[in-house]
Amino acid sequence: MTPTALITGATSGIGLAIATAFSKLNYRLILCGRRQERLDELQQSLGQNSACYTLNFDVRDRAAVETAIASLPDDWKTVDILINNAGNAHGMGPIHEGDVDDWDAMIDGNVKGLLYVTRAVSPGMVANGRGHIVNISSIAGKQTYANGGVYCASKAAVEALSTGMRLDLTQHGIRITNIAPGAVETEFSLVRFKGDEARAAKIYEGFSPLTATDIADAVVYAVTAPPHVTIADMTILASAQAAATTIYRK
Ligand code: NDP
Ligand code: 8X3
Repeated sequence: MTPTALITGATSGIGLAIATAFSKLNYRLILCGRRQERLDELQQSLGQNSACYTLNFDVRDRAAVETAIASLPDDWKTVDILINNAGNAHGMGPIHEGDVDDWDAMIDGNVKGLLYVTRAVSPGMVANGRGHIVNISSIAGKQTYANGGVYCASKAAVEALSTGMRLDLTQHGIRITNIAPGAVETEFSLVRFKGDEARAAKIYEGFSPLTATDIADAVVYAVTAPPHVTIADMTILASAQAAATTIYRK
């Protein structure tokens, strides 16, 4: 039977690339995000290949997450694949000057939001005795860098949660994949630097960054692996990137 995949953060970057790749596989897609016009466009474009259903909610809003998932029509309620991708960095700077609203956005979105969605979706997988959860972590979850401590902490939490989910859910036939990308050129830096296009562009200057499609390819590899295979962890770096903040630029 055609799998149904729920993708958070499907309106941009890595989530959009995963949605596009899954659409080529004709998966049924539940596409989530906050920008309704983009969700509508995706319904039109990817809907040509795949059955699509869209949900607009902020992952930080626990009630909105619960209401949205509960609102899925009966023929969309069985989720086979959950892609926990929604998230962003907000700001950069030393701890003693940190913007606490930015910290809230990162911890509430990247950590609590991922948990709210997982809590709403995973009982259905347990009841069915099968499922696959892919968590999009980051190299930042493995290597903390200066001025990014809170974002790095949020992604370290995702790494720990991937392990925790695997420990709790393997017995229910659910596979857990943790994917830790390095520098991927998306809207990520534009969001981090609050719309400063020049500053965002500098992050990707002088080397070939990863594309969102590179990460989507890895996700497709993980979810199409034979049922007896779990791709537990993948770290994917640009070839010019030796570590989180060590990038060889020309
Ligand atoms: P983008 O900014 O391009 O995409 C972020 C996506 O997340 C958007 O679809 C956005 O949708 C959604 N999103 C963000 N906050 C919320 C929220 N509070 N509620 C619901 N949806 C939300 O960035 P990327 O594609 O790069 O980021 C995707 C994931 O990959 C993130 O978890 C990021 O941390 C991770 N990552 C990114 C890397 C990179 O270098 N780009 C490297 C490693 C990991 P909308 O605004 O419509 O809600
Ligand atoms: C995004 C990659 O290195 O900018 O998670 O934190 S990094």
